[in-house]
Amino acid sequence: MSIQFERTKNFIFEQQQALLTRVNTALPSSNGILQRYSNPVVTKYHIPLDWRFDFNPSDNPFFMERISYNSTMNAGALYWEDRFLLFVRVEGVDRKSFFAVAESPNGIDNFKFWDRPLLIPDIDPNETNIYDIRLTAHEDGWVYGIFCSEQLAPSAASGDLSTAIANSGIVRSKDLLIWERLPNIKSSSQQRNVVLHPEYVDGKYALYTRPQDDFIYAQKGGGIGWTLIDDICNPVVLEEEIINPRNYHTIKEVKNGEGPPPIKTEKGWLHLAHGVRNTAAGLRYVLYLYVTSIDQPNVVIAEPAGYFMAPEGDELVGDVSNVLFSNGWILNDNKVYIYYASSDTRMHVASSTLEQLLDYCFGTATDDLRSVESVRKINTLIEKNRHYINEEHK
Ligand code: M1P
Repeated sequence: MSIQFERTKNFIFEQQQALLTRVNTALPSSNGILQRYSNPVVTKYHIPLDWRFDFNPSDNPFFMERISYNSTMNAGALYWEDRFLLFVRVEGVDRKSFFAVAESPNGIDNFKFWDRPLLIPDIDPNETNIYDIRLTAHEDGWVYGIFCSEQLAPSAASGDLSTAIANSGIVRSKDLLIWERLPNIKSSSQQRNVVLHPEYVDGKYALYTRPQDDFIYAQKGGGIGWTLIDDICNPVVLEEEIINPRNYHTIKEVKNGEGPPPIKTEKGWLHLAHGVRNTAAGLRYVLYLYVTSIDQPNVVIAEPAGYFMAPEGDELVGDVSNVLFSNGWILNDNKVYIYYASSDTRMHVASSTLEQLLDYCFGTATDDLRSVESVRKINTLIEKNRHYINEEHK
C-alpha cells in the first residue's frame, strides 16, 4: 500500500470524525418563536466513507470517490429508544434517492449514519425514485413510513421522459430494522406529501393528502386534504376533503403540503406544513403552522398569517434554491426539534417549545388576504403599544 494512499485515507477519516463530533450552537432567536443553530445537522459529507470510497489501493490507485452523493435532505424524524433518528432522503449524483438513518444522542449535533442505507422492499419494477418519508408511530403499535414513489407515466408519449407520476408508498415496522411494504395508496389523483395521522379517527386510519393535477401542480382549488381509510393493508382514497386550502396572493398560492405528522397538544393538533408561491426566480418554499381541533383533526382552529420559517442566509442557495422543506419533527421533554432541509441540499434543526409554538399559533393574527387589512392590524398593534412605550423609546 502506498504511503500517499494511507495518508489520504487517514486524513479523510480524521476530517469526517471532526465533522461528526462538531458542536452545534444555538443562535439567538430573532423573533421569540424558535432558535436556529450554527451548523447544518446532516450534509453529504456526513455520509459514511465506505459508501463512497473503495479502500482497496490496487482497485482504486487514485483514491477516487467511486460513488458520489448530491444531497441529504427532507428527512422524516422519530424519537426511538432515547435516540433522535432522521430518515434522511439521500440523493446520489445519479439523481436516485433512498433513505438512510442518521442518529443523534441529543437531536442537535453528533448525527451519525447507521452502517447501511435502508433497502425498501421492491414491489414494482417501474418504481424509479423514492423520497420524502413521513414517519408515524401509530396507536396500532406499528411505525409507518409514507413516501413518494415516482415513475415515468405509462401514458407518456414516446420520447417524453418528463411526464412522471407521483404515488404514495407505505412501509411499516415494529423494530425499524425489518420493514414490511404495503400496497401503494390507490387514489384517483396523483399524491405526494401524504401523512398518516397518529390516532384512529372514527375507528379508521386517517391520512393527510395532497391531490395533484399532475406531477408538479396541485389540484385546482386544492390544498391539504383529509381522508379516512378502511384498511391500511389495502389503502384506497374514497372520499377526500380539502382541510387547508390554497389562497390567492399568499405563501401557499401555488401549492401546499403537510409536513410531519401533527403533534397532539392540550389546545389541538399542531401541524407543520410547507407553502409554495411562484416568483420570477422560480418557486419559493416556506414553512407554516396551523392547529386543528383535538376531536376533529380535520377542522382548522388557528392559522397565523404567512410563514413561520423561510430560507435565510446560506439556506437560500443549493440544488433547488429558495426552498425550506420539513417532513420531520420530534417533541421531547416539551422541546420541539424541527428538522428542515434548505434548498434541497442539507438538513438543519430549529428548536422551540410547545408553549411558544401554541402562543405563536393562537396569538398571531390570521391572514385576511388584503393589504388594507394588514395595515389595519399594524395600526391596532401600534395603538395598543402606546400604553407600553415611553417617549424615549421612539
Ligand atoms: O424542490 C422542492 C420540493 O419539491 C417537491 O415538493 P412539493 O411536491 O411538496 O412541492 C418535492 O420534490 C420535494 O422533495 C422538494 O423538496
